[in-house]
Amino acid sequence: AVEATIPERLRETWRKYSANGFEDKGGFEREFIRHVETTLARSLYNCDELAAYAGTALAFRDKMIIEWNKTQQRQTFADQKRVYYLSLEFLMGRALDNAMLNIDKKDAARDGLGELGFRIEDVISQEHDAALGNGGLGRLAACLLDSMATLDYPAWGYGLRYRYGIFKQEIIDGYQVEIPDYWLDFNPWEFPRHDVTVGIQFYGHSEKHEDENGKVKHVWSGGEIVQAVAYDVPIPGYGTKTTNNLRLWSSKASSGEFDFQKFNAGDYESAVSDQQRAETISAVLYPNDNLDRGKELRLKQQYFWCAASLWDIVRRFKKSKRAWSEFPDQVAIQLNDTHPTLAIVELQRILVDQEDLEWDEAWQIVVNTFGYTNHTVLPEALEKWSVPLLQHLLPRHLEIIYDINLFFLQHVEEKFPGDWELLSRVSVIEESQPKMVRMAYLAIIGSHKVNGVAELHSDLIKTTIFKDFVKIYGSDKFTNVTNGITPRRWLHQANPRLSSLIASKLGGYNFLIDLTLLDGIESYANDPDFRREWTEIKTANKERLAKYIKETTGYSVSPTSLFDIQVKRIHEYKRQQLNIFGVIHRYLKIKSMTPQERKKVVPRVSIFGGKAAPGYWMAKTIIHLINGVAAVVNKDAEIGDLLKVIFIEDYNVSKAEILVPASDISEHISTAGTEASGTSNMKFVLNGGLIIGTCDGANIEITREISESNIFLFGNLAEDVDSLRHKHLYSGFTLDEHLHKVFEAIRASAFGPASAFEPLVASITDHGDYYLVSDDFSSYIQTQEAIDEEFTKQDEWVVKSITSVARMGFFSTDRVVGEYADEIWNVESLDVE
Ligand code: B1H
Ligand code: IMP
Repeated sequence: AVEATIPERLRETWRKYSANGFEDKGGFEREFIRHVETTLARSLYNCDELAAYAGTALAFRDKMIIEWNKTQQRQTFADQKRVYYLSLEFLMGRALDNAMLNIDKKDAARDGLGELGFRIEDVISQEHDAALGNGGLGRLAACLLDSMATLDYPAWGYGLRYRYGIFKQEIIDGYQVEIPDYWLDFNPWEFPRHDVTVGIQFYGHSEKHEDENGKVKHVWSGGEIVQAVAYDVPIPGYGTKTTNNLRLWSSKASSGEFDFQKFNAGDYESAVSDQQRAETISAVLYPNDNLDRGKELRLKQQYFWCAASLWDIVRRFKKSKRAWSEFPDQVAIQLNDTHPTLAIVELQRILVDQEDLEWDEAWQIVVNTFGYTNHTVLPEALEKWSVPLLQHLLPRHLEIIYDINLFFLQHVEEKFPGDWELLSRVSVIEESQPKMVRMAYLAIIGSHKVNGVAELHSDLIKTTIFKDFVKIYGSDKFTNVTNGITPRRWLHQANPRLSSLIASKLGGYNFLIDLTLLDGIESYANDPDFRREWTEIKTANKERLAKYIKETTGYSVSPTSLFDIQVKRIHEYKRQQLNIFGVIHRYLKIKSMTPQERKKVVPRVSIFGGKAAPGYWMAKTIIHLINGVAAVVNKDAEIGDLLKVIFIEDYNVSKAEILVPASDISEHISTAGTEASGTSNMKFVLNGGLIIGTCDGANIEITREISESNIFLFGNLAEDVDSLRHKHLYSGFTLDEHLHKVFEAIRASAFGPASAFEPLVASITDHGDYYLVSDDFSSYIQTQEAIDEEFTKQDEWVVKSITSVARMGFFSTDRVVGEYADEIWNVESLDVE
């Protein structure tokens, strides 16, 4: 076979002709035209905006891939510890604008496209979002990748290459309808690596054999093999040459003898359907946010992805010919929630069954390698897999899980002799019918650090769901890393004018890589010129959103109104119902006013957006009600501009980039103790919007940073939730009087047939109001009134806005990645020079 490496003596020739992309406008135009003409086989007679997008993307892709190659070589040569971020979701959004800004060639592209007759904004908006995620958890993964590359960490993401990302939402007659999101028709950002392919085994059985030395060996045989093919996506850092890798696995049937036997036997159809079954594994993202449904195909996805990723990581480690004991010095694997917990079991299996390590030695390596991030305390989201299902799909892994549990329980018993209740509480196996494997417990036992994603959340996991594990391991195993966002996408890219105004005062864009520098703008809050420019930018962003609303919904909204935005997944715990009930209250109040009183009303646009999981009926009812209210309010001539209600269809990352810079107020109003962190709260404040929120998740730390006077907090505290819930159920429930009036209107069919909304009303009046909507209602509407009042004092409002932005430095994912690197991964960044 020919050596893969070009011999030293031939490398001069190679280097002479090595690809080098473009540097300036002319270079961009040359590369653009070359790609349109040859890669795309189009010409100057048929280059539409889509082709212009493709040509631009390909020109930038070349630039990125050149740096990607160098980065990978540099990291391979440096041979230092790498981070692997395992996540079933990467909610990347669009890549082109981000690539232009991170590589710092947007101006060249703008000018070049301009000379060829295109507007850069139109070209950028041709791109289909990469929507391989549900919400915050997936977008956090994307922000962390951006920061890891920007900070020059040798870091890879591993995920699944879903053929269908999160569904596209359409609203038809007020109802959500789901449309499949086939997004791969043209995706210039991925590179298939057919040479990086591995067979992943499922089903079969596990047997014990004795080898010649009498040692017991476990062999997993039989079953079926599905191929995992790697697709690589380059991740450029901002202001650095580092370009990291996101590796996504795609499933493919094995073209083994098996198929040919069927084929030759004339069973062509079944040979093809086997193939389709294999390809189903990576076909579709499960569209549930904060909900576990225990489907077999989901478990197959999890193992397929974990096994392929570990094969790749272990293969790379073995190239360095180090001792196994050095594995944790070379490899840090972070588990994004419990979805990749099988990676723990798989590594133990590789080390013990394939590499012949002793159990204890292997286990020490495993624990030192993994870190686990918990993202939720909601019971319905805590993953459990049935023992019979695991037995069927992954027989050897189930044995290993039982052994991990056995050794763990022995350790617990030694420490707490005779505490049988403790043993059954912390057992990985829940003794239910059928028995279930508790994935979070397995993840804790198999990791050296467990972290929550905001201070309150990290405290809650230590005192509630994982309390016993704190007792067993001590509290040092548990830590907090408060979430953040990347200021590149969420300030510089989404809000270029604000970014540029800030840069003009701070003497450049350094704040984009050290967000704490934002504090330098605080003093400009006293500068009337600065305040005027600040306000102009907010108004321009609101005008852009108003235009978008007009184009997509037909409704006209006035940019001088107060824009109140709640965009996030629709969930009872996030309480969009509280918001829409508040809107109804406002509507009824305005209706009851005299014309004279109405003159004092602060005009408001209530904007909603978000997807409901297709099987989450109550969430769909909330969407239906919002649209019912919008239909009535928006055509009520008496109301006019005083109140408008808008539902933005198909909320996604690229729409967030329009919405986030355009808020006056955004809503983060989850029942206290339910939202682990929230990250859009940070995005809105960083863009100069104020927020109304509960004392939950990262709202608490945002308040600490920007001060209580710059945020509108309301509602009950997390510590009071349990007793309120108990009270509802056992000492009677009293409905808030204002909410009662709102329900009267709904029941009188003011917003569509009452029967459609009855279950939503009944969940509060008859079923214990689990999310405390009634308890928080009066405090919510009072706070909304305070907001109206404050909004009329425009000067004070702008000062709050500027001051808040100046104090948001803490919430960058650059800080987050630094904390993970120091406290969990123990990795260092790699000097690019
Ligand atoms: C978050 C999820 C989640 N927490 C299960 N948990 C899923 C759980 O498909 N599933 O089964 C999908 C998603 N997502 C979110 O993570 C939290 O709710 C937010 O508060 C937090 O900001 C975000 C990032 O940490
Ligand atoms: P992997 O770690 O083997 O998956 O390699 C990832 C990428 O790193 C490859 O596609 C190469 O671009 C680069 N790479 C891996 N090994 C070497 C090496 O020995 N020299 C230079 N580049 C390498």
